[in-house]
Amino acid sequence: MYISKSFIPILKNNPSEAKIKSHQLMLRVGMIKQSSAGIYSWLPLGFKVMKKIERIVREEQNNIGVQEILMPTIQSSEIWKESGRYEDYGEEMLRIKDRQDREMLYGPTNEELVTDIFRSSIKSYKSLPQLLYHIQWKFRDEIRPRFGIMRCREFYMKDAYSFDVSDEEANFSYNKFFLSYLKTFKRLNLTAIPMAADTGPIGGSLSHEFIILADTGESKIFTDKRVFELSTDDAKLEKNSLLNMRKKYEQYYSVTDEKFKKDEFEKNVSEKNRLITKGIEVGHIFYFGDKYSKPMGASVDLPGGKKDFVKMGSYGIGVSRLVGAIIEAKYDEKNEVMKWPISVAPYDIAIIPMINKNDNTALDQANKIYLELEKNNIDAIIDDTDENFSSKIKKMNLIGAPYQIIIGKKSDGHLLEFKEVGKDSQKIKLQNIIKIITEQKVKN
Ligand code: P5A
Repeated sequence: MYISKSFIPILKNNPSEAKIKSHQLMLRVGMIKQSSAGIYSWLPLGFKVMKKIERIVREEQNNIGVQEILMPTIQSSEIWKESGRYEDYGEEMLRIKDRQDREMLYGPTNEELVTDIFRSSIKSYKSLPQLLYHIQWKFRDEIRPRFGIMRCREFYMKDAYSFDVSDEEANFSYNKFFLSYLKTFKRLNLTAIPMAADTGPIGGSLSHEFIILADTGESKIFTDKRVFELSTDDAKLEKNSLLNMRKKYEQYYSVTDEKFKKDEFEKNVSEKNRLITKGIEVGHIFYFGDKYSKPMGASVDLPGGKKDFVKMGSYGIGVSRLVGAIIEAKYDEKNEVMKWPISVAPYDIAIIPMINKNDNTALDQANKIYLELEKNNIDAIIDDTDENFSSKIKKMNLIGAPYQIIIGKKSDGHLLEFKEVGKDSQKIKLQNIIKIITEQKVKN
């Protein structure tokens, strides 16, 4: 792709309306465009990143055996009246009337709708567990949408739902998602910490928020630093192994401010291990037993002939919010350098040729390199403009492809100037560049 032909509307300076670095960068490099308060269009660069995040989220859901469905954005109010949440949800719900005067709404979440789907088909414990997810737009009429796509009104969420026969089985499902979330965020190159949290309008007794550290985050957290040393490497998708993994995480005090108790924190965490800071909530999981299945009559036949309401949980990941969260974690604001993790980068590599009016040598060489990279499934962007060299580098540093090839006036035979963003450049052959990038892509 040539930068001259791409739809990447770059701004010279930071837009003044943006208060945090992710919002600034996203507007600056034209990843998004606001269409009305808290509602955004996703332009090519932003869309590419979001779709790559979505792919990883999807793969990790499939890996634990969750089945993908797609529910609509518009729901009927009927099911929300059945669960009792139609009134409770309040002003955040966008209510709509259709031409027959029926009360509809733009779904802020899908517990009711998925319970309705479940109850119409599943009648026996033999079909359990059922784990279902979809990735779909949500709408919440937030009172103060802010920070761009971080807290907006329309946003893209992966939401999964589990249906089990008993509390014990439901706990197993919960733990599968717990593990899957840790793996998902790791693949996105983020350290997300599970923290005991309140359940708010979703309800239930057990809940964890997955939080990445960032000064600009909206969640205040209190944690034991040792939790950062844990890994999920030895966890298997099996009941006891998952229980142990969760115990391992829960042994260290880690809570959001709603759950914070000063005396407990001070009793359980030595002074040197205490960390009080802020973070961004990128995922949130809930266990709420029969909160929805009971009022909505979602029950199954049990082995002895009795019936019981299924035990449910729900599990969300903010797919669109993650775009901003990765920027918050990776963008070097001072030097104006972004380096996307290769797994979600809008381009794998930027080719930056020095272009003189009457000499096409560098651009010709860039074109050849591009074709060779393309053959190897490496997605490159060429800056074919005749801007000066330093402004080209500046622009590519903002776009954030993790690698760059710089083609100066005199090219040096078969050796190319190659740079991993944030590191020194080196002179190497194209074949080695392909090898380095391919290896990184496979790993991620
Ligand atoms: C879990 C899945 C739920 O809605 N029901 C279905 C449960 N949880 S939640 O915590 O309310 O949302 C899940 C994740 O969605 C992201 N998110 C948002 N992203 C951008 N703008 C918003 N206004 C917004 N609200 C929620 C968060 O990442 C959250 O963890």
